[in-house]
Amino acid sequence: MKKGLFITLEGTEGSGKSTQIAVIKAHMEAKGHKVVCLREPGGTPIAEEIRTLLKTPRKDDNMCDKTELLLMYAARAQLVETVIKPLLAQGTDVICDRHDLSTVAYQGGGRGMNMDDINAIRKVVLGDFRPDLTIVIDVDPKIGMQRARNRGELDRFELSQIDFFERVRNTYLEYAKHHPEFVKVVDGQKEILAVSKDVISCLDNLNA
Ligand code: Z5A
Repeated sequence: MKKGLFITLEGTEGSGKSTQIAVIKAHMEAKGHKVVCLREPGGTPIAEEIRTLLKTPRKDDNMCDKTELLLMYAARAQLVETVIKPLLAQGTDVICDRHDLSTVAYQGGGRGMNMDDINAIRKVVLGDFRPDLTIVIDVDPKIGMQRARNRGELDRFELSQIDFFERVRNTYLEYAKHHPEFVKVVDGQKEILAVSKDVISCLDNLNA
């Protein structure tokens, strides 16, 4: 049986990933594909509990960077092994709102953690497993944060300063430059329909 496609969406806060995931799903389904949408961290009961731990700001304990990194990978291991790989094996396409490149961008770029350490943990958790296509939706973090603020209460990540998100954005762009074979960047500051057009053209280039 033909394996499903693994497509991931990346970007800073409020870049429009969820909006574009709905468009990708409709596009792939119209072509007759079976599609499941997931998110990281999350997507299984265990990984969703880890997500709550990661996102909730708390006054009684301050999560250190190493804990954050390991929890991201714990949630990813659970999702990849128990959900994503079985779906792909049965021919279903998987679209994931964030995946491993978020760790490179947020923990590596944003927090400034050592990339050799991150790469070593990735090797244990993912081996050579990686998406067929990653679309980075690029938005000035000031615009993205404004969109997020319009939604209401901010989570632990959204409470970070703007320079954190600038580092995250730059890391995404730098990574994309070095991995053009599977990472594509689209301008997320265009109006929604124009962004969707660019996203769909990335998919069509993949021969989906
Ligand atoms: N994280 C990490 O640090 N390391 C990791 O390895 C992983 C994650 C996997 C997850 O938060 C947090 O975990 C994330 C990184 C960290 N935190 N941050 N920052 P999340 O899943 O809750 O949040 P998010 O991934 O950042 O998603 P989001 O804020 O929901 O944004 P989005 O999905 O990209 O955007 P959206 O919901 O589609 O759009 C936001 C609003 O903008 C909405 O009102 C839209 O209608 C509007 N929008 C969308 N596109 C446009 C355009 N083109 N123009 C105008 N308005 C638009």
